[in-house]
This record gives sequence, structure tokens and C-alpha cells, in this order.
Amino acid sequence: LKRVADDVRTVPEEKAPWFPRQIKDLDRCNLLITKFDPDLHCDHPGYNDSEYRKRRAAISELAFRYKQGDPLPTVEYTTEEISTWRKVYQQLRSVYPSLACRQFLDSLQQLEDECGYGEDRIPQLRDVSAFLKEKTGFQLRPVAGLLSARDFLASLAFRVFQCTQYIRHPSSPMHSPEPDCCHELLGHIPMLGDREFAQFSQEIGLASLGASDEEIEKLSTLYWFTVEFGLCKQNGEVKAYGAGLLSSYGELVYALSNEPEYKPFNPEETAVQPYQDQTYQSVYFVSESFEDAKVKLRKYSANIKRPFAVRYDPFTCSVEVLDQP
Ligand code: NLE
Ligand code: FE2
Repeated sequence: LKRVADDVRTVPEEKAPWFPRQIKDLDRCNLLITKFDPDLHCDHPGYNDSEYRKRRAAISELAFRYKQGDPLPTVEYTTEEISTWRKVYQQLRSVYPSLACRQFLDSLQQLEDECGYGEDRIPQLRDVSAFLKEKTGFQLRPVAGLLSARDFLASLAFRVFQCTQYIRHPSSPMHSPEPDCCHELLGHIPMLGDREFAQFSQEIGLASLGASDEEIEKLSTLYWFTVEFGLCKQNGEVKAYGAGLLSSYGELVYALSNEPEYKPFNPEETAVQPYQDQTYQSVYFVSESFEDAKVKLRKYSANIKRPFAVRYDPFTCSVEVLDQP
């Protein structure tokens, strides 16, 4: 008999881990992973930069105070922050046409035309969230750093994407092991503007609700090698669709060079592949097409076993739990 630890939040009937049922429950999905915290890790490029750490703390505070439904906080970025953004934007923008997938390029173009994307200013989450809401129903909420996989995936079930608002340290513009606003705004947002990708992101989120720790680990590994670091074939060429690639000039160029190993994307195998979260990946998974990645990942998440099914009700922004015989 398995004992359930006292501090595990459970759904009484099912002994499944607690999960949000209503969009406002996302206020409780805020477990941070301190793995890359600049205050705690001496190899973080901001560790010896007290100004940087103070700034991070101030921006984190905005996320800690945020409650679902509040207007998204705006940040007045400094000249130095904007200059980091400019470097990142210019470098990446010049290689996107040859290295990024078509869906990404289409969406980025729209963001440049309609949402103020460009090298001279860092877009505000508030404007980007309004843009996405119209395109795909996704909305953003601020987060102070790297979230636990369970909490991060759960928010996707409600078409909510948790976004960091601070920027990487100026000493390492071309790669950061942790998320920052460059990663969110350049890597994730354009993909979330694609209707099918948005649909599929929500499905991963729904599949994660109440799933076991083992299933969450596999689902987040899959998420890692697709949504974060995925490659796909397009017109006979390999292109990037993963956000971790599309926000890191260094890794984007590396991933599409002859150096790393490529494996064909296959969810069962991909879900147990060890991954690298400090530096570039040593292996990338390539899908036959962007559509193929979506279909396969969808099939995988639909097969995760749970003693109940969930259904999202868009009218009330809540999740209904249905018993299964
Ligand atoms: N390596 C990415 C970047 O430099 O933007 C961030 C990855 C976050 C998972
Ligand atoms: Fe990410």
C-alpha cells in the first residue's frame, strides 16, 4: 500500500495530486525552481553584479504580487537593458529567415507589424497578451523565474502562459540557461500566435492536470525536446520551432550545424531522453514536419492514464472533471 504524504495536496476522491480547476487557482501555481537564481549560484553571470540582482528582485516582486485578473505590470526598461535586447534581436533576426520554421516567421512578422516588435524597445507583456488573446485566446501572466513543471504545464490548460519579465545579464546575450524576457518574447510568443500550436499547447496542459510525478517528468521532457528545442523538416530542410533555440543565437546556429546528433522524433523515446539544461543540447529530435510533431505529441498526451478525464469550459475558464468507468 502506498502512503500519501501529509503535505501532498490531494483531490480527496482520487488521491491525485491537487490541480487548478478555475483560472484563479493559477495564483497557487507558483512553485519556483531556484536552480538558476543569480542570488544563489556563483556561476550565474549576474552573481557578482549587485545592481543586476537588485533589479531582478524588483521585477520579481511584480510577479509575486500579481493575482489572476490584475492588469499585467509594465516595466520601464533601462538603456542598458534595451541595449541587451537590441543585440539579441539583431543577431537573431538576421538568421531567422534561414533557420526558423514558417509558422514562426509569419507570426513574428505580425508582431512586428501590429505589436511594436523591433530592436528599439522591449515589448510589454500587457500589449503582447492583448495581441495573443485576439489571435489564439492565450494570455500571459508574470512569473518571477523558472517554475516547476507541474505548475507551468497546468497553466497551459487554461491558455495561460507564465512569462518572466527580467532580461538576461548583459555579459551573455547569446545564450542563457534560464528563461528571461528575450526567451519568452522571441522564443515562445510567436509560436503561441499560431492557432494550432496554441491548441496543442493547451492539450499538453490538460494532459498534465492531476498526472503522477512520473508522468509529469516524461511530459516535461517531451515539452523540452519539442516546444523548447524542437526541429522539424520543411521543404526538405531542417528548421527550428523550439523556443529555447529561437531565443539563443548561439544554440540556434549550433543546432542547425553539422555538430549535434539528430534523432527522429518519437514521443516514447523522446520522453526518457536525458536532457541538458546548463548548456547546448547534445541531441535534437527532428520531426517529419511541424504538423507531425503536433499530431504525435497530442497522441502521446491523450494516452496518459488517469482515473478521470478533464474538459475545459471556455465560457467559465474552468476545468470540469469527469469520472471514467
Ligand atoms: N537558452 C535559452 C536562451 O538563451 O534564450 C533559454 C532556455 C530556457 C529554457
Ligand atoms: Fe521556455
